[in-house]
Amino acid sequence: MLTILFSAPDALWNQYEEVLPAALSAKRVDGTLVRDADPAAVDYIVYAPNDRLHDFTPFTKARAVLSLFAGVDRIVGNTTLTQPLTRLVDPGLAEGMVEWVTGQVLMHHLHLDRNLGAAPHWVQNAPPLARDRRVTLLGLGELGMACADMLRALHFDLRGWSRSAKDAPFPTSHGTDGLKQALDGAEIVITLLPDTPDTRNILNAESLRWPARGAVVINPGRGPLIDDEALLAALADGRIGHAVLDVFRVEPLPADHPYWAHPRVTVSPHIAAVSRPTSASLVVAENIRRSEASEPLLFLVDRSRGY
Ligand code: NDP
Ligand code: OXD
Repeated sequence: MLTILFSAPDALWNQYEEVLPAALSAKRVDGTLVRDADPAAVDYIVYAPNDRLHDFTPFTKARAVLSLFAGVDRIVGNTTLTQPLTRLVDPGLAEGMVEWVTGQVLMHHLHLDRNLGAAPHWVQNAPPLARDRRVTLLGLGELGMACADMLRALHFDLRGWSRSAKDAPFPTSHGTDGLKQALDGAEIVITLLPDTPDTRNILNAESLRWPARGAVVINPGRGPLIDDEALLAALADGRIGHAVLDVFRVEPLPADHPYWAHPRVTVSPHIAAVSRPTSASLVVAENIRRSEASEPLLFLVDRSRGY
């Protein structure tokens, strides 16, 4: 019988304590899910960022650490972690992200909030069709590509940027040299990148000049992707028209942060996409099954890339 340690905040335990054991049974994995155990007896660690587990050294028998998050920035640089680390690629997570991103894009494309609670004011200012709206996706991974599929289905004039070259059905560029090309003239910019040393402050005083004047920035990726001072300056002089921010350097966003009161910033409390316990548990259980069967793990994190 395997010992599977669930190392995550209490709120997640409440969501997973029944569905994860059910998924293990469905995958015919003989294991017990526990909240606490002698580290030397633990076979697998199911992990989400928490205040208890920082040192993986005592987990001498653990064969893998399975993240319940897609983004592993809080754990990937932990030098005590020597076991293979997998991240979450979950259809439920991707579906949620597609809905959130598409909702935000349509909101700003169509100016759906323009007449909310407005006084009598009849101005017929129809938006362009989506095909005439340039949208740029920074990050063309699991979530970026899922969003790209939906935005393309709506006919947005899409551009994309990633680390490596992509063969995509829309124009893409890659690497540091390709960033300007991707952002040039963008009216809506979506950041779905991981937080790594290479992506930190990717939207900064220089790159925030490249989109179209008044562009909307939508960040469901990670807070450090944006240089906050540069964004506030770009909002102040109108180069950026609005920012929709779901993630921040410090979470929860401190009450005195200028973003809260800014009339052209939408603060969202890191809910763009959440791991869905039923589908996420099947992914975790499948990886434990694979490990026990000496099959390759799915969604292994590349430590050298940081994602
Ligand atoms: P993936 O690893 O599948 O994709 C990451 C993408 O970023 C890839 O296209 C990758 O390029 C690109 N990338 C990484 N580094 C660079 C770089 N230096 N330059 C250019 N492109 C780069 O991740 P996911 O799509 O699954 O998730 C993306 C992020 O979304 C997560 O890391 C997490 O931070 C965030 N997230 C936020 C959630 C929320 O609720 N707000 C929920 C879930 C995730 P390449 O394809 O060449 O490798
Ligand atoms: C994730 C997240 O990375 O929810 O999965 O942010």
